[in-house]
Amino acid sequence: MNLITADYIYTPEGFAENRTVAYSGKIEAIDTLQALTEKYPDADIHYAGKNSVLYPGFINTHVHLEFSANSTTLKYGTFMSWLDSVVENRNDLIHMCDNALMLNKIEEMLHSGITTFGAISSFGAELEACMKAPQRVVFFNELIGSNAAYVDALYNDFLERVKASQACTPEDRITPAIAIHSPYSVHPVILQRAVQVAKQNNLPLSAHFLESQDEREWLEDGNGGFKAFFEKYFNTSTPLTTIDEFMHAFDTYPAHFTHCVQANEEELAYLASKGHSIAHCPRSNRLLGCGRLAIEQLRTLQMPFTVATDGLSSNWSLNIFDELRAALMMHHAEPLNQLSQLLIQSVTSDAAKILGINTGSIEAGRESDFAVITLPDAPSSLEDIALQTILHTQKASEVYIGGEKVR
Ligand code: MCF
Ligand code: FE
Repeated sequence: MNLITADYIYTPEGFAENRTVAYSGKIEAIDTLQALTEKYPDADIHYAGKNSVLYPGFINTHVHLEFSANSTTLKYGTFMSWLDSVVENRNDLIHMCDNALMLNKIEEMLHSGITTFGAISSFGAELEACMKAPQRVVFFNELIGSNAAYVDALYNDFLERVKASQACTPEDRITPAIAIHSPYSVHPVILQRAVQVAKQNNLPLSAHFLESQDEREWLEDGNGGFKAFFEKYFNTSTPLTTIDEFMHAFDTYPAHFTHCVQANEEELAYLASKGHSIAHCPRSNRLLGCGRLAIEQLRTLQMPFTVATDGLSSNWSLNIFDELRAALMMHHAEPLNQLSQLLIQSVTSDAAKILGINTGSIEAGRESDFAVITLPDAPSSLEDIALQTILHTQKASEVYIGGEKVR
């Protein structure tokens, strides 16, 4: 048994002082140091230091590791210019992205206290690096393809990748999962099939949805930037689905929708009513010219959301604190302390619930995934800790996964 004491502990009831956590692979108890040393006299005892805050390990639900080689190549500013630059540079970027580079970015996530991430994989090339990662990985096999002539081949390749991720052992800490790329890029027939596979196997399911104004225009009336894009690359000029059809394909199984910046109130309410959640990527949205997700509407709808980094294809770091700071600044009209607490919740307990994993909160029975952060000075009140953590943290000072110290 191990005992860890921090000056503050983030519990489901809020921040607590003078508490110790007893854990092995899983969390055993939370109590005073005295009570726990009496209960576990042989335990190893560790104090995380002055101004330390013990959090459950952070969860980044949406990242594309295969684009880790991008820094200055892709074009930012508008979604369509970004997409053109992806088409132009994708092969080169993917070639430059080897296991060593992906593992380096995985470590960057670990340094910021991320103990679980959701990896969106188009080819399965990330699987080896994700198996080697110390973190838990929800491995989202991506389905993409809209040309009817090729969809069967693409779908079969997708199924093979799903199987490969299902064949991982418990030591790999991989949860197989399914990602539908988007309504504009996936044929409705294979979309339906993939949702069924997710449902039958109880796999986490996600999809990029209503990210840009161009996506909306294309799905609504076959116009906007996507028209020229599809004419140029795919020799077609009509969308294969509508916003409503796409949403209805997910009616019977909850999904984690990425972006939804351009979803209107009615659509958000509909998604919320079906038990769906949102991955919010504020820096990606800003860089690709997509706008701001109305998180105040999510709050009203009590719709769960996570804050996630997206890939280095639309970001400059995979540090979860960089992302939380961006969210804090982007949603400038929200009450500051309340928003900070909601943001911390979005990368811990809400993210775990959405991905269906037994982490994300410090309570007995959960996996022992922790991130210790150290504030530069004592917080003036318990209510300020979430805000001060987001403002001042670059790196976690200690990280634990399944009770093992990994940093
Ligand atoms: O989330 C961002 C922006 N929206 C859509 N797709 C991606 C993002 N970052 C990477 N992608 C990938 C996507 O997984 O881009 C590829 C897909 O495989 C090409 S199509 C945009
Ligand atoms: Fe993405």
